[in-house]
Amino acid sequence: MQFPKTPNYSGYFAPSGVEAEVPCLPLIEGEIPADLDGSFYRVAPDPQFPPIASDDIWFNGDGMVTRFRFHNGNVSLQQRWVRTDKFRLEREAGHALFGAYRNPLTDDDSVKGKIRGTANTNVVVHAGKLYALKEDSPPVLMDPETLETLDSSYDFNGRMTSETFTAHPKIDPRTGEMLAFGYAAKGLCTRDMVFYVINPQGEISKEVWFQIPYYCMMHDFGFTEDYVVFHVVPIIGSWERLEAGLPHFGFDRGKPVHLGILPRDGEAGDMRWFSAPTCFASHVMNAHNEGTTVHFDVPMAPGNMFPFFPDTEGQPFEPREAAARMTRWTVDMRANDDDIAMTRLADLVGEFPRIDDRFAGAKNRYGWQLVQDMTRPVDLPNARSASGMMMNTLGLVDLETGKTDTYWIGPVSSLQEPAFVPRPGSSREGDGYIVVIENRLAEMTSRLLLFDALKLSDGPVATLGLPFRMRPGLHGNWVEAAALAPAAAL
Ligand code: V55
Ligand code: FE
Repeated sequence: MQFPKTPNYSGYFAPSGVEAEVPCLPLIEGEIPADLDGSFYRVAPDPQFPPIASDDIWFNGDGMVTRFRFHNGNVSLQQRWVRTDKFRLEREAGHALFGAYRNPLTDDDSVKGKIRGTANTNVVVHAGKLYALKEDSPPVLMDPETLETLDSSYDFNGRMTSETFTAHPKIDPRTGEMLAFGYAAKGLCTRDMVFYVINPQGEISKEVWFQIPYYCMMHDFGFTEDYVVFHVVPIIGSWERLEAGLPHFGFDRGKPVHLGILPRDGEAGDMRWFSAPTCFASHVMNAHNEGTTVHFDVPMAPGNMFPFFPDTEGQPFEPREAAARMTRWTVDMRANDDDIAMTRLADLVGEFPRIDDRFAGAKNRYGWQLVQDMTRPVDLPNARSASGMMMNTLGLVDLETGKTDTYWIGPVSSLQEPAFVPRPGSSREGDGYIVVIENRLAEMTSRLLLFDALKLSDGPVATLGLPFRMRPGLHGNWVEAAALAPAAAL
């Protein structure tokens, strides 16, 4: 039993399998700001066992959570797999039991009907709880201090009836609420969705059920002071595809995109749908509203960004159509037509947009993201990521001036998703740091970098060595130490 020798399991993408506690990471260069007191949590798909089939996509690996704890100028590291139901069942068996990504028809009979979630997409702290998330299943609760799995299928004390919970919930800094949704909420491939409001105490305080125009990957969403925003893009799926053994999702360029806007104080009947010609957008940078006008900012590509979810008509993957640029989608809830106006905000090509989260839902000035700078040399033959892209640059877009600031990480490295870290004591937007993991592809090692958030081109202010390779991850978040203190009080 060996991991396959495919790109999904080789080189920098080789499974890591490392659970660790490292009390003090070595500082290679610069200085760790002594007043930073908090944790950077991130998660990566990291398969425990070789797949049942001959290959599997990166998106299906078991969630491995890392915590970088900053305290008194020291950074420690903890890393543990999430003990999902899938993880425990497979560990007991000593081999994989669950088959292909989001296709239960490929599972071993012994696990029929079990929760298939891998908790591999995001880790979020709200109301003192650490949620490890995968959009096809309920949240998994972990202990934010020890990374012990506390509940492999959390249902908010019985209040969550959806079968799924997004990996991209949003915390509204104004109200302290966590806003979330579930899609395929009444079963695999169903068009049923539910929007949840989770109050500052961590309890579901509102739910709205509705249907989307067609079943698709509802990966992220946006919120503003008065609205929530759901984008429907043609990464479609169906039981027919699963029965035919095709990947769960495929890109159907024949379908339009839709934007659903729900007033936060409204019900399903208050929702309005807008449409535009086909395109692709996955992650949401931010959204805001001016009266009934709603702005929604996303890296947008003309075509499919995911080669592993191929074109439904068999068209070849086209890297140039996968290039995403930050674009503002604007609609007016009082408009007579259903059109979405689209405005390019920056020319940088890339994905993984982040903001200073204290400005989530409000008009933000700054956006950070990974950038694919194709003018830069790449000195390795197999350096590209699973999506075929190489994120070799960290970028900042100033939406007020239109200016950008970038830092190229060199010809043999790439970057994982950044996160914003506020400077202690400051509330000014963008005043703080960007934390990001560097993939050193030639050495097969990793580093943790800290940048001054508004001076990326100056290079890192601190560079820390990591004792083992961090497998490419998805999402993570900075959590102030004080945000974990209420955990004891609740
Ligand atoms: C994404 C990631 C997933 C997934 C669906 O766009 C979408 C990212 C890591 O898993 O299941
Ligand atoms: Fe995501």
